[in-house]
Amino acid sequence: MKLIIVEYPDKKLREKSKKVEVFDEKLHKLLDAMHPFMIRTNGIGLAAIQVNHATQALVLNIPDEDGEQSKENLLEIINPVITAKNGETVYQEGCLSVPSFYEDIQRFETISINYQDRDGNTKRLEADGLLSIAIQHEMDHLEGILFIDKLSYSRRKKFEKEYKRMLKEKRTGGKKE
Ligand code: Y12
Ligand code: CO
Repeated sequence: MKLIIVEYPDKKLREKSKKVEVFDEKLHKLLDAMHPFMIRTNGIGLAAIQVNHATQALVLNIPDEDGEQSKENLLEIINPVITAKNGETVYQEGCLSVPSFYEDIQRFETISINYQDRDGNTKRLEADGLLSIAIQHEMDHLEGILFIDKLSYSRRKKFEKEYKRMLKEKRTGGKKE
């Protein structure tokens, strides 16, 4: 399955993802394509909506101490629900759908989630550190929320200006139009 990243300001990213009801080959093919796509593009987390599929499916692969993203640490999370959240933490986040931008974002320090695996089995996970942050970031995508929505008014305005300039440069290759 060929996947293409959806980038801001595409309206698709504002769509709410639908709950997965059928855990079939179609879902498995999507998950099987999302993981290598995410690794290839240097991602640690990817929501299906970012590759144009409005379903509540996420893949996460947090690097280990050596920076390796081994398949053993791959998490496939379907229909997640946060059941507990505690503390506060700030981390500089990035997003494959908002290329080249990184911003400090405040999140819960630890979370507990209920979710389903690719076969529909119910699971429970307690997460802290980067995994907790990445899950919260990816779960926001399911609601059509991006990390840039959490910036202050002035920071967001600055971001929009810089992003527009970056898109123009991409379009023109730095040449005057
Ligand atoms: C902390 C950090 C990240 C998250 C959410 C998951 N975000 C990502 O996986 C971001 C990946 C990313 C990769 C990039 O590299 C390429 O596209 C090759 C990247 O660089 C550029 O866009 C130039 C930016 C982001 C949550 C918490
Ligand atoms: Co993202």
